[in-house]
Amino acid sequence: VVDTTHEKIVMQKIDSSQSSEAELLEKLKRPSQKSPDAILKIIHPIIEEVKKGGDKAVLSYTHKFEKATSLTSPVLKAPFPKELMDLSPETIKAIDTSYENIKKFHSAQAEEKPLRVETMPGVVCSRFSRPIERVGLYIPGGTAVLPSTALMLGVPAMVAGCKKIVFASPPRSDGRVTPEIVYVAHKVGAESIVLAGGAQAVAAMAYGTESVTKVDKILGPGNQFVTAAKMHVSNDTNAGVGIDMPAGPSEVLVVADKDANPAFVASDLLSQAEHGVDSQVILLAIDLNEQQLQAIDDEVHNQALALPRVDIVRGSIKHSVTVLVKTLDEAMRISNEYAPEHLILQIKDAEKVVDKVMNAGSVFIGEWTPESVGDYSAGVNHSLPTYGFAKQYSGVNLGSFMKHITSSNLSAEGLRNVGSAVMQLAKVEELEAHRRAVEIRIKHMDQK
Ligand code: HSO
Ligand code: ZN
Repeated sequence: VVDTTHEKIVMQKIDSSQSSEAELLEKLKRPSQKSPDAILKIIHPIIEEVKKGGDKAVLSYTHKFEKATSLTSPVLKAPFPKELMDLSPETIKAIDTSYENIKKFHSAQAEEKPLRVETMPGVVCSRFSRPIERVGLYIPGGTAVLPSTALMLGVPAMVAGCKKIVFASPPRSDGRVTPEIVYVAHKVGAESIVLAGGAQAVAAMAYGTESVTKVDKILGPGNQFVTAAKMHVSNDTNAGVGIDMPAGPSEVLVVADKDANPAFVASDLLSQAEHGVDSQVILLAIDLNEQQLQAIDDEVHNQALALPRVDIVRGSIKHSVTVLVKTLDEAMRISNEYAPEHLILQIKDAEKVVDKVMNAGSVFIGEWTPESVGDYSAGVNHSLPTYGFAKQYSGVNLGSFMKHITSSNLSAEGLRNVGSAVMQLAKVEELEAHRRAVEIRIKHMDQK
């Protein structure tokens, strides 16, 4: 038996000046995920069962997968019993502080007043927002319980004014969900907690059951089954349900220069590496010498060995990379191409470099800003695009819980002003009824 515990915990290094752009990007590829087809084969029957069997089907999956055989209902309805949120004063205080900061930052994202533009004299276009009425928020269970995710989804939903907030989380084998999650559900005014995980929870919220409320949008991270189930139900026009974004394993990219403290750099890399064996962490080291690189390697190794989740870290460090670059511009080019979920700038004048950030979920600026502050309490959201999706998606924000509605309001003069353009384009498209809808009104004005 090989004693792997003596292996050095070290990220592989690649020198950007010694490799082509293609080689470099190959090294930075995220660990591949199971094929969507294989996952779909597993989740499809589950979704169909829940659609047909409702509560009974959901319960039987929870009995089977979560071993919570004592559960007799798949839903816990508000008001939630006090004894299910029995927490230490320290934990209550931490949740309350984080709640307030997240609430402040997300409330500030609200539009002050509807947008109103007069595009031509008498032609007024407006845009206003309305909350999504019913939202389903998935809080993963698994190797770590994540009440912080309940805050990151629940608080903006509350601020947006969603009428029905439904939580879903896989219960423990005793049939209960983590008390922290119940406390957050209570604070944000959730109407219920679906005591189920995986595709069965997603299906229950997408289609509704006897006791699970059907929702209009499902948000929240999850494993590959949850993600695939979300994609599947959102493609079913009969379900009429939207989703947030494809979620994948956590990742971080740290840009560090000579000024960076090696211990800080290592601590940030490890705080993402401990999420899961499929997490990936990247260090872009700008013009560091041998000694400085060695100092970071040593810190990674030594700090990792002291972590309870060192075995997970060993897994993720295997597909994690340090890239040696010469300049800040090169680092930012690579970072923008990688489009990290989290970008940490441990460099001189970090604030000034933010202008160069084109693709990233959330940015952590300067040496006093570890990523964990954003994961929990600073106020920014931690539900962010992974896997390079930061190129086209935003993280969860107030807007994720709202729709925009536009309106037009024309005066007679306005219709005269814009009418000829409308009639001409309707003619080009050979849609005569469209053209006449304008013409009939203009004739009417002329007769008066
Ligand atoms: N860093 C994670 C979120 C999280 N961290 C929850 C701790 N708890 C998102 O990538
Ligand atoms: Zn985290």
